[in-house]
Amino acid sequence: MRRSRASRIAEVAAPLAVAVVGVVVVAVLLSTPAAAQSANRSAIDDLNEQLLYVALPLVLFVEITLVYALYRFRNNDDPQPTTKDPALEITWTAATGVILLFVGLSAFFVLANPYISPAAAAGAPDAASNPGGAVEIEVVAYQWGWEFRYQGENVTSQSQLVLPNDRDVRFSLVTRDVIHSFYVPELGLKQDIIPGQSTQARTRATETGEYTLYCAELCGVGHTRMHGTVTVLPQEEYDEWLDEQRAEN
Ligand SMILES: [Cu+2]
Repeated sequence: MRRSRASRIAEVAAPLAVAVVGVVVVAVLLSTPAAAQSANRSAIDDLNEQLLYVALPLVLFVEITLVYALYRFRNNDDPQPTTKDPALEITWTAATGVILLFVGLSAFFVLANPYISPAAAAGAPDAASNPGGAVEIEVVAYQWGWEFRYQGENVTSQSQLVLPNDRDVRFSLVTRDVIHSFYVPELGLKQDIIPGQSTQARTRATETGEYTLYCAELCGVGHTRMHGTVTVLPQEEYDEWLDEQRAEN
């Protein structure tokens, strides 16, 4: 007896579906986030995790339904179109609406987070959450390097940005020439720097250590050299570092 086309498709689709489910499970296991290194990173990681918990059951539902349908109807040589089913149509439209609303709102709340969109939250009273006052740093990008000016500290550093741990830091970013982009992936920081404008970024590092700063905007032949280090130190060591910098000058 000749096998139907559907059963041959099912033979291909079943292992494929198993592979997809396997990949999703491995991705979930690998993506279990370690403690975030900053307030920004924590907001972004939480959003990723929330969306994953919505996406995972959907992927499983679609794949399992697909494999079931292929198997169940593999010998159906006379398929009929689905007749009208208003209840089913209303259900899947409403379910899709609820899911999209959840995804949209989750993303909106992260976008409105003052660490993610500091310009949108400018002027918001946050002194209470920031008793030590925010550290203000002016970032000057140029072809091809970085300069950091610690406001009120009389300290300037090149290529090495030093931040105190567990304290708000506000950056105002300017460029001397073309468009650059300030990018510290591990701290969840990314902000374009536009000629003639001062853009804002904000963070609160929550883990001491060393991170890499990149320029994320192709800015000329030296673009690949345009990186630096970000060192997050406990407050006392940060103060000592500032003193050392002043003593050197
Ligand atoms: Cu650049």
